[in-house]
Amino acid sequence: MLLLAAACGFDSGGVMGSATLGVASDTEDSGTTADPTATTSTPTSADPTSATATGGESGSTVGIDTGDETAADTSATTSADTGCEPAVFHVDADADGYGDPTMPVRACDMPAGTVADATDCNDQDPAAHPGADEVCNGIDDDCDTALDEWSPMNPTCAGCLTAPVGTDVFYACPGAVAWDTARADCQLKGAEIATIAAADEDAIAYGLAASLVANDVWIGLRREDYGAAFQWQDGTPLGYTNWRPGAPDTAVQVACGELDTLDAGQWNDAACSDAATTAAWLCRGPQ
Ligand SMILES: [Ca+2]
Ligand SMILES: [Ca+2]
Ligand SMILES: [Ca+2]
Ligand SMILES: [Ca+2]
Repeated sequence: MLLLAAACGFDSGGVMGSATLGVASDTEDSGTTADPTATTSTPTSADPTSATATGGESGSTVGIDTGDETAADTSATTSADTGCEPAVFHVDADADGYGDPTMPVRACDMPAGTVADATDCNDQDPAAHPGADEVCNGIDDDCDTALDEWSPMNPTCAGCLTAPVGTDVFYACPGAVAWDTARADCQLKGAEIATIAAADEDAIAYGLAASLVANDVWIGLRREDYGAAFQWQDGTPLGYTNWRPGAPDTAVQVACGELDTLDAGQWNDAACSDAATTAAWLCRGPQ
């Protein structure tokens, strides 16, 4: 049962650390009875291969060499024989020093090819890890879940222009999409469809949008029903506004706000999903 449990942690790569940790306590509880099963299920623990395969180097093998052939065997046997407390390490296939959280390895001493860390979001690319520079390449380089977001190394990407606004950054992105599509793109960047909370921010938004396109640009204003108030989609209360005269006046149930660079940046409202009102869009996210 001991080894079987350890193997579960290994084989089911998708199993998170918590599952493995649960296994670890199982292991300790059933220490003695587990040995026979452990021996029987040794072949299952092919997983140690992952540790062994990537870890031909000598550096960290000390722990393994003092035990048996495989990492799992080592932890199981040593646990029973010497009373060591197996710890959870993680495979670091790209050797960038950050481990794959989906590849836990239990051992008394850190096997070669593993690290204690479990924060690598891309263990096939040594350039992608927490703290890396985000660049415009279609992957999340810095493991913050935001894709190709602004960074000092990524001032523009996919045609989007950017400008700082306080501690945030505005993105003005080209295209002709419905409001929901625009918002989804902003969220991929770890941003939100833009809130414009004051006149100075509005001036920055207008300047940036006007440098991108002479037309409407979606902003983060939306109402969900006839007569309902417009709201900023990031939850900021609606204070400052720059509606053009007569707006909002759209006779549709669900309406969204846009900034019109042909109208000195004043705001208008339009049907959110009307194909005739697709537009470029403005996002706002952290720097
Ligand atoms: Ca790694
Ligand atoms: Ca990596
Ligand atoms: Ca990122
Ligand atoms: Ca990237």
